[in-house]
Amino acid sequence: MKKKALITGITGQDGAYLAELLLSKNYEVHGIKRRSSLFNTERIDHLYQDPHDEDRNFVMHYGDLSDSTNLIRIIQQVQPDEIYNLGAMSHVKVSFDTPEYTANADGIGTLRLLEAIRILQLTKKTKIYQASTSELYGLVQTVPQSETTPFYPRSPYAVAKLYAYWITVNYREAYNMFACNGILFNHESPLRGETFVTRKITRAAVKIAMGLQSKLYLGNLDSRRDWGHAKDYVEAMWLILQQDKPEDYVIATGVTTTVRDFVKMAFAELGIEITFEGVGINEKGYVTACSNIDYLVEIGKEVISVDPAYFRPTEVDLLIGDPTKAIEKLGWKIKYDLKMLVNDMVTSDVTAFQKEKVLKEMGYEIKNQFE
Ligand code: NDP
Ligand code: GDR
Repeated sequence: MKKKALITGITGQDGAYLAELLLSKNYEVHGIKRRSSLFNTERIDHLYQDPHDEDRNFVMHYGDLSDSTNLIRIIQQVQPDEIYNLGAMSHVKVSFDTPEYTANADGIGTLRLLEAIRILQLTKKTKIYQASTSELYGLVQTVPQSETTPFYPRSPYAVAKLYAYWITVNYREAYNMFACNGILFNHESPLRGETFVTRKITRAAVKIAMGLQSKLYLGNLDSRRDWGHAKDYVEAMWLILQQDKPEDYVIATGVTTTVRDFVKMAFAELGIEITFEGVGINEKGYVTACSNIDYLVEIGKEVISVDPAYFRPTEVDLLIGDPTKAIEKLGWKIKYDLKMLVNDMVTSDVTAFQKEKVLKEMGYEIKNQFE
């Protein structure tokens, strides 16, 4: 019998990589997608199977974490062995603008899934993974952050995820459920959403190199993140649910880097050197060298500026995780270091924007108004 997995947030970055991983392990994969006015399945379109295929192993269901009735119906129908709760309003800055919605989807959404498992009497059959986050640590207490570091959330997103973390622990203890938190530090990839800082940077670096964009506006250049590759991190999610006992795990690389250094690394992949001058909102990044003859970027050109609109009311300054437990107990392995991650993202964005460059050379201009 094939194992069945249900993934919420399957149309997101992690959902897409996890679906690929589980299909490669011969699972029958079910995913919940939201109704939207435009197609939102670009990341998983290559996995699509015709609904008329009798032995298909990839099935999508319309649903939403804000709707209990729909979650109960889908779980009853699928009878999953494993649920991966990846669905969330996942943008920290946007959570300050939509705090109530974020609490509903990210906090109560988790409760709805746990309750659905209980109501349907699946507590012995269905294991559940909760996508917890290093944002729980928030205001720095001690580093590196591990499973025993105290939490101090610094955004509506992180507070909602704090509820989700503890309700997962509570259902594990109260009802003996196989319910686990993966406390994942930032993980990125070519599939990362365009408004998260790494992808914003790699896309802009490529467009600036190709003459498709003149400047990149960023917020806090000093914040430090522990960045890994999403492909490595979905392996950890799966491993967490394959253990004998349900436990919580930190998933991180143990290396931290500033946003400023990530900018330098992304441009360096394209043969462009950036030097920063000034402080705070007056800090700017200039092109100081260009060794790639395909990208003739003007030396001395100001390509990075700080825009306070991207500052957060409360910031998380420093994240650096301690993945010892995951490495020792799960046998989890980190395959991508930061340099490999940046290379993967920049290479993918170069391919994507080559088409736009050709169109521009032919006289067509594509306007990306929300960048
Ligand atoms: P994305 O933002 O790429 O994907 C989020 C997914 O959740 C999308 O499929 C989105 O659907 C879906 N979603 C949003 N709101 C709802 C809702 N109300 N009901 C159902 N689905 C919803 O996030 P990632 O893939 O990067 O992250 C996956 C999970 O891991 C999230 O919970 C995130 O908070 C958490 N996390 C992420 C980390 C990271 O660095 N990437 C680190 C730690 C935790 P749609 O496509 O329609 O918008
Ligand atoms: P984060 O990721 O908030 O850590 O949450 P994000 O990439 O948005 O920000 C990382 C850091 O970069 C700073 N920053 C900017 N951020 C954005 N988005 N845009 C900018 O222009 C910019 N300039 C500087 C931010 O202030 C911040 O310090 C991600 C999400 O995936 C969460 O869902 C997840 O839980 C955590 O990672 C772990």
